[in-house]
This record gives sequence, structure tokens and C-alpha cells, in this order.
Amino acid sequence: MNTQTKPKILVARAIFPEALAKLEESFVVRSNQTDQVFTPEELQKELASVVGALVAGSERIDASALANAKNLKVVANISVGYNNFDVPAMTAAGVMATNTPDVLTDTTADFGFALLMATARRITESEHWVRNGHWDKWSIVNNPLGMDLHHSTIGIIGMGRIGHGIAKRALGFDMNVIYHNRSRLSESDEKACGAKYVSKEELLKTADHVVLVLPYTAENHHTIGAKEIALMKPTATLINIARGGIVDDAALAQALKENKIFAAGLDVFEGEPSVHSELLQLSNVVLAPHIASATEKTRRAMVDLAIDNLRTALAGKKPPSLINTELFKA
Ligand code: 8YV
Repeated sequence: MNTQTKPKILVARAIFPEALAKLEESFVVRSNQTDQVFTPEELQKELASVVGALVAGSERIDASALANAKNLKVVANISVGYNNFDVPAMTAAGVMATNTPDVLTDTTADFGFALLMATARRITESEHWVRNGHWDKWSIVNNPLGMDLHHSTIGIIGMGRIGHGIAKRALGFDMNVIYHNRSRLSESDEKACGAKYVSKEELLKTADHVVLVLPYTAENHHTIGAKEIALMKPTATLINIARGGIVDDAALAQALKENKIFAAGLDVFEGEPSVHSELLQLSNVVLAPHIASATEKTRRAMVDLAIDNLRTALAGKKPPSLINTELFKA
């Protein structure tokens, strides 16, 4: 295609070079392979000259970002969560919003389980113990002693695709699975995933391990704060693979400091990439840099699906994972 007739798109974060090269065959691409996150002002300017954009959770797409984006038709998120999108503002501006569901479900559920195991069995703390030369202090009673997963109760808050993936894995560990969700699953679905519906309060009181997998919305802000942590068992663990802001990180740091719960495993943080300074000082918390979907295969699949969404939208067809479906005119 002649450069003059190629539509211009923005790729706001670094992507795999082969995927970028393929895009360049059909589009004039403004790429950002240095991966320096755009400021809101820069993003607004970049969006003004393109018909489509690939973004990640780091790009907030709202009325202000769209203010000068007169030709923009689609913004494809390389992410299943889309709390970085102001969907009503995108719909009002006639911009299709898409995300990347399904392709990351198992990878993210695997990681949720890995983080749970690392937290309950104090794996990172144990690694430091070895690295710091404490092996001479090994004893029956003086190792980092953890909490069992097998035959314990896991409480899943948010029973979507990834929640189901966590439940499936938990059954393999002979765990008792309870869940809380905005809406209760059908009887057959509950049976299939072996999970019992309980109130949030009952879940917090009875679970040995609480795993958060719910989407971030204004109503879900601080789903877990001081009050909720106070309901948990002192032996319980809390795992957040959902979104920063679902947990009140300051309240959690305080509770961990006072050993109100056993430990926490966090892949997401309020205001990330910064991390609450007190969390960084504590040994009873396992910290990860938002990597639940981070395997090469899955990140490639996410990029490919985002590109498919973008291409399909720009071809005037309905993208496979369109969020604001009301926008699509067949
Ligand atoms: C992304 C995620 O890596 O898909 C999601 O919702 O949280 C992660 O898989 C992250 O959002 C970057 O876009």
C-alpha cells in the first residue's frame, strides 16, 4: 500500500517487533518502542492524528485524551481489564473500545496460584533466608513456617473467567472453594466449578486464603479495607491479582505490620508503579510488578488479539472483543 493511502495508527507502548513490522505493512505507525509512557498531554496530541490506537493500562482514555481525536475510530487495549477507559466518553466520541479477554485466563489463574503458594509458604522470604546465609539456623521449628493450601478453604471474590480458573486449580489441591460475586452463578455453573456462594462477610470470616479477582469499578474501590481485614482470620492470606485500588494498601500495610493476618501477595497496587513505602519494608508480603499475564505466549496472544480488534474495526466490521457494542453499526 502506498504510504499516502495508508491510515495512521498509534502504538502507545512497546510491542513485539514482528507484530510492529506486520502493522507497518498496512499502516503508517507512530510507535513508542522506547516504552516511555506518554503524559496525558502527549497522549492527547498523539491521538489527534490517528484513526486507531493500541494502548495498555498505562494510557487513560477519557474525554480529555479524546478532545482533539477527530478521526479516531478505535482504541484497542492490550489488557482484559479496561478501567483505564472511560467507556461512556469513548462511546460519546464514537470511538470503539476493545480489550483482550480469554487469551490470558489460564496464564493469569496460574500466576494467582503461584502468588498464593509463594505467600502461604513464604517462598520469597525463604529465598532471602538462604541468600543471607541463615541455613546454619535450620531447625524443625525455626524455618519460615507457612500455611497449608491443601484441605484449606479458599475464598474467591470475583467469579469471572479468571475466578473460575482459580477455583479449578483449587479443587486439584483438595481445597474447599467458596466465592462471592456481584451476581450469583447458576446452579449448574456452581456445581461445575465446585464453589459455594457466600456473603462477602462470611467469606472473609471463614476463608484461609482470600483471592481477589474482581474488576476495578468505582463501587469496588477499597473492597478490602481495615474493616474487612479485621474480619479475616489471623492465619489467613490475602492475594490481589485484580487491580490496585480494590485493596486499601495503607490499611493492609498496617494490618500486616501488626500481624492481623498472616501474609499478603500483591501483583497490583494503588497508584502503581509506585508501591506503598511500608509494604516495601515488610517480610510478610510477596510483591510482584503486575505480571499475572506475563508469559511470552500470552503477551503475544494479547498483542495479536488487540491488533485483530484494531484491524477489524478499521475495516468497518465488528471487532471480536468490542466493549461498547452499541456503537457498532453493521
Ligand atoms: C496487563 C492486566 O498486562 O489484562 C489485564 O487486565 O492486568 C494485565 O494482563 C496490564 O493491564 C497491561 O495492560
